[in-house]
Amino acid sequence: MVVAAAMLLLVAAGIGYAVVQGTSKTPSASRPDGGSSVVATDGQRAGAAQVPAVLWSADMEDGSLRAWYAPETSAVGDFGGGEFTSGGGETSASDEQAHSGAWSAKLTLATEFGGARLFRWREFRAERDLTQPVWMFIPEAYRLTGEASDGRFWNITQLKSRTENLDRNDPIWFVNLTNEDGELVPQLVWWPRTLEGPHRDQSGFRRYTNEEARVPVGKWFELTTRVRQSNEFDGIVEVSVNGEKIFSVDDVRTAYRSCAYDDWCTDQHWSVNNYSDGLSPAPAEIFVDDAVIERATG
Ligand SMILES: [Ca+2]
Repeated sequence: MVVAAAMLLLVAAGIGYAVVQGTSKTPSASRPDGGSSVVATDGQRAGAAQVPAVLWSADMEDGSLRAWYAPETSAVGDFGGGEFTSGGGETSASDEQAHSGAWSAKLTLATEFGGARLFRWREFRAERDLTQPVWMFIPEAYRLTGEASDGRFWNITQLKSRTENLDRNDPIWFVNLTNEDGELVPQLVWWPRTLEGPHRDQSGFRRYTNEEARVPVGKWFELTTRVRQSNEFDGIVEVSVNGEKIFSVDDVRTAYRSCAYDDWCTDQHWSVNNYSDGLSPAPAEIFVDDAVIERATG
């Protein structure tokens, strides 16, 4: 009987551990440090050579956020992304901090709450499986002050999606930060309340945790998101901090079904944000530099 009980405990421990996602290391690929665009002359061959093909990058070295709108320089014509703010959030180019050169993007919540977001969607209509490394600097371990019963979130990067008739435009996945005794702890959140997922036959808000993972405070770190887009259940979402994989889910949905832009029928948008229902002290700031979108490998 004692043996049987011990085995049950082991099984239970195994199930518990499965909730905490793997921390396997990923090989860090070399990239252009300055973020200048390095598009392989033959993109199809570049993937096979394990040199990720860079589809877009932004280093802010022109002292602006213009690159986020490429191929335009502002929200006109067929622009491929840009600044989206709400509730008092502010976006600007800044020379207060930089990972490369002298400039970065500054995402500010001046009055504790709101959204300051930098989006791209163009590349997600051209390629289904992409990796987005971006460097971030969070000056201090802000405390979350939102109401815990119906919020208290701090979203720093997200995968949003629109339905084809545009009646929904929602975050599907996002990286949430919590403050635990002064340390910033990342979580991966499946946000939809009613959409089936993240896996088949599942539904409802879901929070993935990794007790080992931390986001550095007061120093630059690399936050990498990989998404294989899917409106059914053959998608992949991976999150790494400084090259270490902290969340990895597959056979998941990443988007609503929309065949408006691509053959795999998703209208997927990616953004980096300072987006919260309460951070203290104000102003709460995040700096972003050397953002890249590249073809996923492996
Ligand atoms: Ca820079």
